[in-house]
Amino acid sequence: MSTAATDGPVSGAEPMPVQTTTWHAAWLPPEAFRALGTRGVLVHGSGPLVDTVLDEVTRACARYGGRVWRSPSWEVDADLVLALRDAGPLANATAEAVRLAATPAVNGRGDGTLGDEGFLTARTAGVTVVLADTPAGLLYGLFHVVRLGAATFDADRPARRHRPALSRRMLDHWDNVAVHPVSGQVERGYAGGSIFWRDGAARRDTARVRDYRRLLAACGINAIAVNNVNVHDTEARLLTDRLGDVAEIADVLRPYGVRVHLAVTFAAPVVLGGLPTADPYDDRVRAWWAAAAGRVYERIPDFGGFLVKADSEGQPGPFTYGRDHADGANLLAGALAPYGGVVHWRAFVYDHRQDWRDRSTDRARAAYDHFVPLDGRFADNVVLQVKFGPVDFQPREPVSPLLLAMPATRMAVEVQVTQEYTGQQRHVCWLGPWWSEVLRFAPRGDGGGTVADVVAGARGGGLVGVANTGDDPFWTGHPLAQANLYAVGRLAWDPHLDPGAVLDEWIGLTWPATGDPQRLRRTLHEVMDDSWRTYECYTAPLGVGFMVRPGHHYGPDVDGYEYTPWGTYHFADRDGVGVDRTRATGTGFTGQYPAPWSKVYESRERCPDELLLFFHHVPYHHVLHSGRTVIQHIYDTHFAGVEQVVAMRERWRRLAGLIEPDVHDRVAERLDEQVRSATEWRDQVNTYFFRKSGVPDAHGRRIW
Ligand code: GCW
Repeated sequence: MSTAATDGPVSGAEPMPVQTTTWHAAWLPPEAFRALGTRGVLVHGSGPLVDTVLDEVTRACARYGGRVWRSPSWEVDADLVLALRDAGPLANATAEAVRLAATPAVNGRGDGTLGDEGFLTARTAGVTVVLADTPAGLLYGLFHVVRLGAATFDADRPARRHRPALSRRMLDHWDNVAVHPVSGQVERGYAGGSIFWRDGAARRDTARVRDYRRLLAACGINAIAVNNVNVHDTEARLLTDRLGDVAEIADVLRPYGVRVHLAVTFAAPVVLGGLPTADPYDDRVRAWWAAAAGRVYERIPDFGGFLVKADSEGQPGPFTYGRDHADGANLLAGALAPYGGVVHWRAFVYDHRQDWRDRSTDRARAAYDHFVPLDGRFADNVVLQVKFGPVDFQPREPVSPLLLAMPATRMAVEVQVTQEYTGQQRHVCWLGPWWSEVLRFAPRGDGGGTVADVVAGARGGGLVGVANTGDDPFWTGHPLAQANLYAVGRLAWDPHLDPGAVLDEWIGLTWPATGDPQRLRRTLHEVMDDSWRTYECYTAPLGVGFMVRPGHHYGPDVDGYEYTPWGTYHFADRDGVGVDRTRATGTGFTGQYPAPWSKVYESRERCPDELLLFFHHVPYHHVLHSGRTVIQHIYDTHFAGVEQVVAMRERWRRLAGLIEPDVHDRVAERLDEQVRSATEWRDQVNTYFFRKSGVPDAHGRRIW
C-alpha cells in the first residue's frame, strides 16, 4: 500500500532546512493590530471563539495602550464593539442602537441571519460596531477590522453584511508523518519540513501551529487536512492508534474555527483492520468504517471528515473490487453521516501507466469519463474534489469540464498553492490572478454561472488549496509565496475579489509600519502582478504544459515526459506541436465542454492563443490572434520572460533598506536562482524548437 506511484524524488529541490525557533510573522505582525490596540474595545458574548476574540483584543490593547471590556460591563466608553447579536443589550448606547437597527435590516435579507460565519459592520457616532450571530462570525469580523486598520475608525460607514461565498475553505497538507524515501517529509513541499510531523512522530511543540491557526483564520480558511493524500503505512494509522496526534492538532486549531480532516487509505479495513477485503459491499467493511468513524468522533467531536485519493497513482480504491467511485465514496460517507462529517473524494483518477504510442487515451479526458456517469449517485455528504484543470496544476490549462458537468453532485475545486509546477517557491509566481480567472470562468459563456457558483454555498464543496507551508522561517520558503496562501483563503471567502486588491491587503498587513509604504506597494506590484504570466512566458508555450524535468518537476526538460507512461505529451515534430483534442480529428476532449466552449476550443481559429497547443496540433507557421506565428511566439515569449525576471530582480534590489534584511536577502537569493532557471528554460525551449523546426528567429537573437 505504501508504494504510491510518484515519478521520482518529489521534494528534492531543496535541502532540509536548519531547525529554527523563530519565524516570520507573515500577515499578522503585532503592528497589524495597532489601530485596534489603541482603542477602547468592548467584546460582548460568550463561547470559546469569543474568548479567542477577547484574547486577541486584549493582547493588542496591552501592547498599544488601548482598553478592553467584556460585557456585562456598564462603564463602557468603547469606540469598537464586537458583539454577538443575541447576547443581550449592549452597554454602549450607540452600539445598542446599531444592534437594534440591524435586526430588521438583516431579517429582511436572505435567511434573516448573518450566517454561520458572517458578520455585519457599521460605524456611526464615533463607534464602530461588528455584530455576528455566531462566535466564528465574530472572529472573522475581528480580522476584518484588522485588515481595515486605521480605516476602521476614520469615517461613518453604513451597515454592511459580510458572508463567505464558499462555506468550505480548505487547505490540504501533503505532509507525511514519517519521512518517505521518495516524497520526503512533505510531498511537493518547498518550505522545509512539516509543522505537524517530524521523523515519524507528531511535533510536540505546538507554538508554530498556534501561529498558523491565526494566519488561517485571518484569511478565512476553516478546514485543513493534516496529512498527505498518498497515505503510506505510518500515516494510515492516524485513523486508529495514532488518532491522539490528530486530536491534539484539532484541539489547537479549534479556538480559531479551523476543523481537522484526515486523509485515509481506502484499504484501511485490510491494512489496519485485518479484514480480507475493503469491498464497499461487504458488511464487515461497512462495520469497520462505522466503528473507526465512531472512535474518531469520540476524540474529535467537530472532526471535519475524510479525504480520499483512490485508484490514483497507485493508491488503492474501489476498482480492485469491481465497484465504482460512488460505491467507494458512499461507503465512507455512510460511516461519517451520523456525525455530520464529509468525505472529500478526489476526482484525480487516470491511467498513469499508459503506452505513449497509444493515441486514443487522453489523460485530460479521464476524470470526466470516470465521474460524469456517476452524477446523482453520491451521498449528500460526499464532496467530489476536482483539480481546476483536466491534467495537473499546470501554469495554464483550461478549466476542468468535470466541474461543469455534475449538477447533482457537490463539487469542490482544488488549486495548488504549493508551487510544484510554478517554480517551487524559488520563483516569484503570484497565483491570485490565475485562481481568480478559474473561479470566474463561465462554463456556458458570459452571463451564465461561474465555477465559483458551482462550488459556492452550503451545498457547494468549496475551494481547496494544496498547502505551501512548512517549518521554514518564512513559512513558504519564498517570502512572497505567503501571498498565495493568503489569497486562497480570501478568494474562497469572496471569489469576486480583485486579485490586485487581495495583494494590496496582504502587503498592508504584512508590512504595516514600513518607511515608504507607497514605494513598497508599487514595487511589490511591479514584481508580483504579472509574475504568473512571466513564468508562463519562459516555460511550456501556449498551454501545452509539462516540459518539466520528470520526478522533481523543476526546470526544463522538453522531451522529459514525451515517451513515458504518464500521459503528458506535446507531440512536437519538424512541422508542428500540440495535442489534437478535437472531436473532428483528435481525442474528442473538446466534446466534454458545453457550448460555447465546445465550439470555441474545437476551432483552431477561435481557440484562445494561450490554450492553442492544449487543444490543437498546429504547424509552426500557424498565425496566432496576436499576429505572430507559433514559432516566433515561442522565441519572443522566452526572450521576454527572462528580461522580465531580470527587471524584477533589479526592482527588488532597490527595496534594500525598506524591509527586513532577512526577507530582502531571501527574496534576492531566490531571484538570482530564478534568473538562472528562466535563462535555462529559455535556451532549452528555444533551441529545441529551432532544431526541430529549422525556422530562425525573425530578430536574429542567439539560439544555441
Ligand atoms: O501533481 C501530482 C503530484 C503528486 C501528487 C498528485 C496528486 C500527492 O506530482 O505528487 O500526489 O499530483 O494530486 O495526488
